Amino acid sequence: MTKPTTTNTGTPVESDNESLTAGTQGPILLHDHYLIEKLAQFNRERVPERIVHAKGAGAYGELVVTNDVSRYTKAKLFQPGARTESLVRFSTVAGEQGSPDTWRDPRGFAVKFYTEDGNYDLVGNNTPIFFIKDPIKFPDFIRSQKRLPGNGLRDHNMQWDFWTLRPETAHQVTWLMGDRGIPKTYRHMNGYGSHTYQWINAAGERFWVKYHFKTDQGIDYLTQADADRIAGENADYHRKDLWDAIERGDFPSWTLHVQVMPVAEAESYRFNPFDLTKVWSHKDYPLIEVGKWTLNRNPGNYFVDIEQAAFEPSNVVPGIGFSPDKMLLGRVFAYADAHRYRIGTNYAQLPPNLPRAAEVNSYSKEGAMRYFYNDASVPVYAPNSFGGPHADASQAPDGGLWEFDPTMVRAGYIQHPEDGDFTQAGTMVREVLNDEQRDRLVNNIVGHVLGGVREPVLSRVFEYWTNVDPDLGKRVEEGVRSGLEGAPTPPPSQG
Ligand code: HDE
Repeated sequence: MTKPTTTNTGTPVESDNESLTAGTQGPILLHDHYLIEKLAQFNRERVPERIVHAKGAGAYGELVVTNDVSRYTKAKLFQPGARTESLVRFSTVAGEQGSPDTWRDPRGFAVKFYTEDGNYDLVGNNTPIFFIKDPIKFPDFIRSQKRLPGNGLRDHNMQWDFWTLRPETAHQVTWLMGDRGIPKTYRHMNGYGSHTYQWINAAGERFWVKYHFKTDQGIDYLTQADADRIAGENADYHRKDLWDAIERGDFPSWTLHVQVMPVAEAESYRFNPFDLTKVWSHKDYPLIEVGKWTLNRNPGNYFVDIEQAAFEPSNVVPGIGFSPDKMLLGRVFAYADAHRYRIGTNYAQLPPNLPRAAEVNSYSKEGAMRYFYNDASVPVYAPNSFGGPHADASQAPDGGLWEFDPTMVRAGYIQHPEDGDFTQAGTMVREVLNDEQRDRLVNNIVGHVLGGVREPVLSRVFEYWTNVDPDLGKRVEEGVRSGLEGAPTPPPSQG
């Protein structure tokens, strides 16, 4: 027996076929409240999309710890044998919700762990670094990657103008223009915490760490030509691939590793270990296996589970803390702020954001769409004499502690011996990429630059890549100049 259609409040409705009118040709009657409910609800089905990472896909899974890293952290989810439920959302960065999954872009790799000490969110990307090193540049960076104010079009000239005026971007742009810029699927890419975080063990000893999710499916990519073709055939190619793989029981997995740096080594390391545009050499700090992270359940409802998911770097648990990485510290503010704006004051009570293995004993109350609440016997203030919860530092994360000179400054990072905007990009081009990968890198750069980059930006592009590697710079300039010969001069930029 099929169930009767009802209003949002459970009353069966007469019809989904005819509105209520006065006579067959008379006016629609105001008290056809079901018609009004349908139209009004329809108008309100959207929440603001994420200002970045708007297009994505997600799934539920589990982390199983397979190694003993307890000498570095007391975090319960990383103890030997621990099993923790998890949610992930993969995403592109600059594209809007309807944009193609196969555009060239870093990929978001946002992981939520439902731990016994509350939710732990590790909100990373598929690259171990990022474009910039100070959060104050972030809005400018993102706007340069999105749309011109006049015609609303994306503009390669604007992208390269920002990148070449901020040479710290060179390492990430090298990753972006290489094979990692268009993963074959979300299953065939690594994930990284990117930032340096702090781990604290049971004895209170502190370590700097970097997270690496190494795909067990193997790294694989799409060529620009394949990606462009697929973009036209199926804008949701990566979302569909992930959904179908889990549906058929082909559960994708990653092996989680960390690099660990004793706090005492940070100051003398050859690179500033807190600079998000730099990696730590695996020779200096080898990967240490932590466990297996597997995705094994599709979301029940895309909007509820994934569109409303709130991942925030501020969600850390005991044994894990932040670091002097200014980008991380900026994000610790920004994400919860974005969630309050995008999905409301009580977003933490939405299904994907609710802790699943920890009890909530907060004094937060009321606010729009409040759903769960404390028992009436719990006071609404602290301290109190009536058994309400009280803060207990011994059970709480301290967020990571470190020593620093407290004099107020606006300054860049302390330069370590091998720091430099182009050093690690050059090392990657010369020592990590093979000939075929280098060829594809050159072709991708040339193709992107030919997509509308003009003087005075063009000369800076050649200088930018020459600073990364002279041979690469030469090949890029030759490729662009030969591509420009006889090409129609592009219309003046609107920007
Ligand atoms: Fe984000 N970022 N970000 N970001 N980011 C957001 O949060 C921000 C950065 C990343 O699937 C926003 O809810 C600032 C680095 C992912 O829901 C926003 C800065 C890394 C996702 C925001 C950065 C990321 C976001 C947009 C510079 C990799 C999607 C809406 C300090 C380590 C998470 C939202 C999901 C989303 C702010 C830079 C990754 C606006 C201020 C670096 C994977 O709050």
